[in-house]
Amino acid sequence: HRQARNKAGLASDAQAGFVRSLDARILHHLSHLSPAPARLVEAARDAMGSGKRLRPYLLHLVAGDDADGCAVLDMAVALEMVHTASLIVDDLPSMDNATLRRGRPTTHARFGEATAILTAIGLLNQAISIANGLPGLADGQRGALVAILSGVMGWQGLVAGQELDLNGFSDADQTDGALDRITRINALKTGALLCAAVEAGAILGGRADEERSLLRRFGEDLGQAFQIADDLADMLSDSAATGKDCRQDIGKETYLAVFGADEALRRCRALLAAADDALLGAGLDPGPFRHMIDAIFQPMLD
Ligand code: GRG
Repeated sequence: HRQARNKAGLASDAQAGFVRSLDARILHHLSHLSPAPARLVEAARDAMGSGKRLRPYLLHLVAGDDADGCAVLDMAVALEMVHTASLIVDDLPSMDNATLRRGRPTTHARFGEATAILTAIGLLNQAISIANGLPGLADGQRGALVAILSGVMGWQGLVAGQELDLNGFSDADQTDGALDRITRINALKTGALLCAAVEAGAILGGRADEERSLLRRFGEDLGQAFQIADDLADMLSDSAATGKDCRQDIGKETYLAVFGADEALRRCRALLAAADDALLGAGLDPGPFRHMIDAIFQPMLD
């Protein structure tokens, strides 16, 4: 347990085993891009080469052992492609202007901005095409999974969240105070993809309607907690890098910036407890989820 987590930031041997299969499947999909230009394929492989693979593992856990393993793995690849495309775009000079991600040069830093944008577009396109070709499913199920992917990457998800995060709300967006704005941004830019993973897992696992609505709540609470923890982690790494207390120096309207670190920690814990309740209510074994969640959140919550 500890060995797998120390090596790859993963919670358990089971997660490490799943991630190995996923990585092989990612390589499979990225090695069938011919005749795509070799440089684009290299950039896609580079961008897809690491990461905690949380969304894929979440999908796998929710789908359960009775789901079709090939369909789960392919849908997991598609979700990770959307996630990776969003990170490539987020890192661009006109957005977060980041030159490092996961300790390595970002796609635009290594391959140039134009290739980074094209790689992201290519990954989104391939994600949809993988979902369209998912094996062993009824047409209705496949259509629902494609709709989840196209919804989460666009107006109902990441694109909307990023726009609001970067440029704020206009009067027509009708907001009801800071908490409402923060919750909506977090739900769109972070929660939506976690919810998509959970919902896709519920479809592939053939979960009943009442389980699915509890699982949706689990995904939503996890998404809010995840973004608060991500902001706390940013603050901790900024403080470590500058030697200063960066609590007030966030710049954006985040939960942490508005309510402070103590309240952010309290809220994060409360959201995780609510997520756990929703999971129990849906009748899923919480053990593997708790391992995964502890591995992500413990460094921030300790
Ligand atoms: C191109 C689909 C698409 C969208 C464009 C840029 C953008 C709009 C959305 C990005 C929003 C964003 C960066 C949200 C943050 C999500 C987040 C907390 C990412 C970190 O996730 P981890 O920790 O990353 O799972 P790893 O590195 O483990 O993969």
